[in-house]
Amino acid sequence: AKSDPVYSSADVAQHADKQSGIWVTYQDSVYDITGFVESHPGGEKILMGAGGPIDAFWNMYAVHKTPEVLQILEQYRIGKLSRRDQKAINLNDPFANEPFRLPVLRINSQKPFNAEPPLEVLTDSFITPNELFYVRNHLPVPDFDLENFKLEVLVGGRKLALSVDEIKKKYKPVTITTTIQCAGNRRQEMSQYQNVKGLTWGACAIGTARWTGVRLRDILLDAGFDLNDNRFKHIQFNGNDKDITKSSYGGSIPKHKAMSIDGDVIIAYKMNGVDIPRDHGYPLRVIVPGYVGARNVKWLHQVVASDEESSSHWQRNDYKVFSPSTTFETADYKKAQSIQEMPVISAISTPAEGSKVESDDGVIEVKGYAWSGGGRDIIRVDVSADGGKTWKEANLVKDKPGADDSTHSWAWSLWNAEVEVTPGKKNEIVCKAIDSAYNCQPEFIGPIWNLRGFLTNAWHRISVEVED
Ligand code: MTE
Ligand code: MO
Repeated sequence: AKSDPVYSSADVAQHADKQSGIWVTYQDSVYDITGFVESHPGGEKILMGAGGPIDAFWNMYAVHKTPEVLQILEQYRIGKLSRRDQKAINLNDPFANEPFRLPVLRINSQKPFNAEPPLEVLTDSFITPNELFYVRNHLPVPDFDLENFKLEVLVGGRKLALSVDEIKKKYKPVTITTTIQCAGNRRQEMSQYQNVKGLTWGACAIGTARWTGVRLRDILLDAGFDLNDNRFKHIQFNGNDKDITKSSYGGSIPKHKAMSIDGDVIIAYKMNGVDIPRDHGYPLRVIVPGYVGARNVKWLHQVVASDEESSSHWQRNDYKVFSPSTTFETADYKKAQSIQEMPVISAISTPAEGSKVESDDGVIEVKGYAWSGGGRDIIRVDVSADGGKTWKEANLVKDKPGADDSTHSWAWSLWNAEVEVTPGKKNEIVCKAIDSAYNCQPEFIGPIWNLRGFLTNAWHRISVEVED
């Protein structure tokens, strides 16, 4: 707007009480909320932010940050915060410029932001809506200066630097539908068995999207990668999100995955048909179908061909699984294998654990998801209503044939089954999936328990009370 006054942080700071008026800043705007505080009992909480930015405050109390509240706030807008002071605020709080998120997400950690959708909505659609896709951030969401951004690709002594537009113009676009799952999905169950270290994810640190981008292989060949050159064994990725020591999030995948046409590894710029949202890696992200979420590096800014795995903490000292008897003292991270391809898993989404279900004919409907890594399809899901004594085969719901440019099954199967239950008592509902290599899930968590709580893929068990 033409008459949009610009204020400095110092101007705002002079308005921190009722006499001088209560001003706050949120993102790039300045608000005089004196009237709001007077007319909203309970609104005094916002006084904690009086005379300064309320961004961080709102991240702490994310439940208040609804679209309705944002709309109310807009009525009190008086101008803009000076650009210099916007930057200064970002310096003070690395999390001051996080994107907006739906309050319905179940938050596991606010800073960095980690959240998953509710289980009852996860399997409502084959493609997970972007706003409901779980978010797993190790660091603050980085800011991007798209005009000056170039992706750096290093192969031996050669270097390519590509803008997002050049990437879109130079290489053939492809769309790949894949499920991405965090290695910590279902960790909550493992920690209930015995304490583990890590965020307590439920069963929703998983989602499925159609990603559009260009093949990593095409870019690497363009950069001079020689398929017969065995010096390069790994392709490393670095993100643009940085910790206080300025080192960025990173990871790597083996050469055979990166360079195989059928591997479908892409550098994506779209998620479900729109620019990738900030939380999910805007503007570029590598998609490694069938591999652990951790290698799908977001905010991608560098690709490096190397003889070694990424030296990143998350490749060398995290995302590895040890035996149930290994302790933090005895864990040998150098010897252990990095998690790459994912094992077979499934989970029940409805009914919810501990819920009461009505049934007048002794039958209830059970729904869920099943997925396996490495492009292995789900060939069967078995469901039991008596703790695993008898089984019923579920109906599988798969992607539309020809929906994307891949020949593989990188995406999950949704499933549903009608099972016979016993009214008037607790019924233990169980599911287990089998993939196209006839891999099946372990029956119990105990034998796969590990100190970091990774790869919890035992049979999923819930208990429901059936009323008639
Ligand atoms: N990439 C960067 N740059 N920084 C990160 O913190 N988290 C990784 C991966 N890529 C991460 C990243 C992990 S552990 C997972 S599970 C997925 O991104 C999560 O992707 P999502 O947030 O889009 O669901
Ligand atoms: Mo993850």
